[in-house]
Amino acid sequence: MMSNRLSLFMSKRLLRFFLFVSVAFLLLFFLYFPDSETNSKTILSAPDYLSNDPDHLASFLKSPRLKEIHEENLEHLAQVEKLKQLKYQQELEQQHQMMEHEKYLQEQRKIHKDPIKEEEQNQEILRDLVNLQFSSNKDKKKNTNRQDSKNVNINSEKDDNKEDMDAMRELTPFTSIGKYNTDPKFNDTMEYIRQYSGKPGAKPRATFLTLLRNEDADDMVRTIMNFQRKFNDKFEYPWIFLNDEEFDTSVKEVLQKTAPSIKMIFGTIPKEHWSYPHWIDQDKAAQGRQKLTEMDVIYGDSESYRHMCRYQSGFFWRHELLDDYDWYWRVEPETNLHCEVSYDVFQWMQDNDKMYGFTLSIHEFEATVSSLWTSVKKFFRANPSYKNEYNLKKFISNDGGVTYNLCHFWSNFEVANLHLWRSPAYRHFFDFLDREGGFFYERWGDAPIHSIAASMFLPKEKIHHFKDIGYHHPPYNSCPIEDKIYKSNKCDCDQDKDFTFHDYACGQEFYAAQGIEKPINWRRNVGKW
Ligand SMILES: Nc1nc2c(ncn2[C@@H]2O[C@H](COP(=O)(O)OP(=O)(O)OP(=O)(O)O)[C@@H](O)[C@H]2O)c(=O)[nH]1
Ligand SMILES: [Mg+2]
Repeated sequence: MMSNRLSLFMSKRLLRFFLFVSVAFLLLFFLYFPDSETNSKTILSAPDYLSNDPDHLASFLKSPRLKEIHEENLEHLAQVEKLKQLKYQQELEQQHQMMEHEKYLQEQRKIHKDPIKEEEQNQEILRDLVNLQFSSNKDKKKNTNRQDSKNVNINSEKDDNKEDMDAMRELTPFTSIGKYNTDPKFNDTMEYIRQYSGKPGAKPRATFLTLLRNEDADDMVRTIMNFQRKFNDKFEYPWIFLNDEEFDTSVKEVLQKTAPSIKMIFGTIPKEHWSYPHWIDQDKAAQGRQKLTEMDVIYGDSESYRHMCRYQSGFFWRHELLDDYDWYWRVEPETNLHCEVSYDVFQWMQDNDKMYGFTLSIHEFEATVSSLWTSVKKFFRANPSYKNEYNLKKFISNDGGVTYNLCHFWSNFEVANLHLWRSPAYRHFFDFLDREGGFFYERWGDAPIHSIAASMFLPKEKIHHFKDIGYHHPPYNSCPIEDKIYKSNKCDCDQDKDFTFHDYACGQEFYAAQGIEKPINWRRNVGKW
């Protein structure tokens, strides 16, 4: 009995002993083998790979944390790589922009002149104009006492001007142009235009019009094909070509073949419309050409370019082939339309009582028009009644008319009413300017002449910017920057190359002068190139 109790007591103690030993063993196990999953994270702490303790490092190298850190590193490296690539791309873009800018500057130098120099010269001219203004006021005061009452209302500026003014009277007998009466009673240009123009809804009497040299026929073929495809296949307006020389038969044939269904009319310009008027001093004209040539002004030395500008200003609308028309769309070789024009532009102009439409505007090269504004002011002082009360003067002058800001509609594209140029106001204006001689002594362009006249003689709402017509004349583009217009008109141009609101253009001046909203994204290309 006794031995039974003893053996039971002994076996309990043995059990307790084994229990104690196992617990102790487990404790030791966790203390000495700490790389089990649960302990590793609590023992290792960053940056484990920098530890100086070899045991610590050894245990770290075995841990899954190493894998995690490796993955983190890879991710980090990928991000660095991405950033590097981004920076590279930015650098490339910058380089590209610099190249484009350099290209732009070169074009400017070639086509107009160095824009930086131009700015300096503008400042110089501004100073000259202020001086001129000042001295002419002094002259005025000196002369008033000497003038007889007959001359006072014509001009009170200088004695020389008397001669000009006599010439102006001699030149403006208001004879008819073709069948158009230019009775001077029409001081209001709109009133004059309305007596001849088609009424809203009537079929417009309209034509395309191109001044062309035989040697430019190839370029013209491409332009005709483009205009036909984008617009005229639908509306079939005729096309008049004018040339200061006889058109070659082969040129006429090839142009007609380009658009067989279109009525093409070829005309020669009368010699008296493309030659020096008798009052031009040839030596002075030669000096003027030399001066512009030395200044590296494009066409500075060209006589034919000057005849062309004078013709486009004062004569094309007198050509008998245009007698039956109210409207023209001026097209030059080497130009093209970028978008489809699905509506009848002439009909739209007529129905909406617009008189002058353009796509692009630009600043003129100052040296070509240095004395133009002085002459313009002289004209308006003598003929204030031609000025329309609601004119667009703000487009052409930033200081209320003291100076010309060089803005003009780029006249290589024009959709306009021919009666604007046939009007007494414009005829008088052109004849006066022609007498001044600036077409030959400087290099007055038809674009500033048309723009100043349209801006001064018309109410401003008669002048329309075709922001929906994509157009190219080297080197500039009008490319609708509003996506809705771009898509619906199926344009094929680069919106980043639209020139409309570029600093060198005058889109900003036009919208401000009209008091109308610019497109929301008008800044898109400002300061580019
Ligand atoms: N018949 C004829 N046409 C000319 C002459 N010079 C220019 N033209 C035309 O007159 C228009 C304007 O001439 P452009 O040489 O294009 O003048 P521009 O647009 O100021 O200058 P570019 O930058 O050269 O286009 C174009 O339709 C020419 O084809 C000429 O001597 N004879
Ligand atoms: Mg041209």
